[in-house]
Amino acid sequence: MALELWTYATPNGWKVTIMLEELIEAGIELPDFKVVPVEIMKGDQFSEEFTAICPNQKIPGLKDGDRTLMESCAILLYLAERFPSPLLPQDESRWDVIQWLMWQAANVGPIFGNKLSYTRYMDDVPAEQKAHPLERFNNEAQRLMRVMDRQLAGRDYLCGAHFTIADIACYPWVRGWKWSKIDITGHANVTAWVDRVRARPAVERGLAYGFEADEIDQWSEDTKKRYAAGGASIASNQSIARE
Ligand SMILES: N[C@@H](CCC(=O)N[C@@H](CS)C(=O)NCC(=O)O)C(=O)O
Repeated sequence: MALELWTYATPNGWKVTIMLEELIEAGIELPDFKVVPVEIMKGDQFSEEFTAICPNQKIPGLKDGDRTLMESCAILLYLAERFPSPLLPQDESRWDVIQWLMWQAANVGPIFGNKLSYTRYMDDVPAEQKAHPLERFNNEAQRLMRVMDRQLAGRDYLCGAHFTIADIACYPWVRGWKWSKIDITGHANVTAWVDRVRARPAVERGLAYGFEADEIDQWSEDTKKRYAAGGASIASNQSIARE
């Protein structure tokens, strides 16, 4: 039975496309899989079909036979268990990975997403109203980068020598630091990790879903405008229902 990934080219979406490519790279024979684009700027996330997979109406969503799944980190964990590989150790050290995976879901995603939203996508909000959230989310993002920098000291990847789903979860948000204007350059272990992760062939392929190869690292002006026009949904600030 084919796997169906319902997704869009955004940080939470790239987590899963990177995962699928890393599994392939690890030699796992995946069943056929189908990538179904959910055009979040056009409101596809509110369709009945997608809501049946993802009641939270945000990409990504996964369908594997009768099993449906929402939440990118739950999907990473599901795929890691379904297709065992070094991306999630089987022994007790898996808890290191799971705690950093949860750390991403509870911290990096929401904070970077909100910072991005206020930085790029709220042109209609007066500057004085944005000042406080911008400061707050930036300070917290910097704190998170200090935590990450400390964790990466003496380690190639978040949980040690091996690349895991915890790295996959963090990478798409942290690599977008210029777009969200969260300066990571003062965190040397983090910047070295970003380069190390970016150099992985499977990461390159995972980032290419939904983009031309020459736009993986630097969006064209057209793409920037397109994302800016619908960007509130990328950064998860839309309200749940439109009915
Ligand atoms: N915690 C969720 C966040 C998902 C999320 O915010 N997805 C965004 C794109 S990155 C989305 O679908 N936004 C559409 C909307 O807010 O309407 C996860 O990790 O899967």
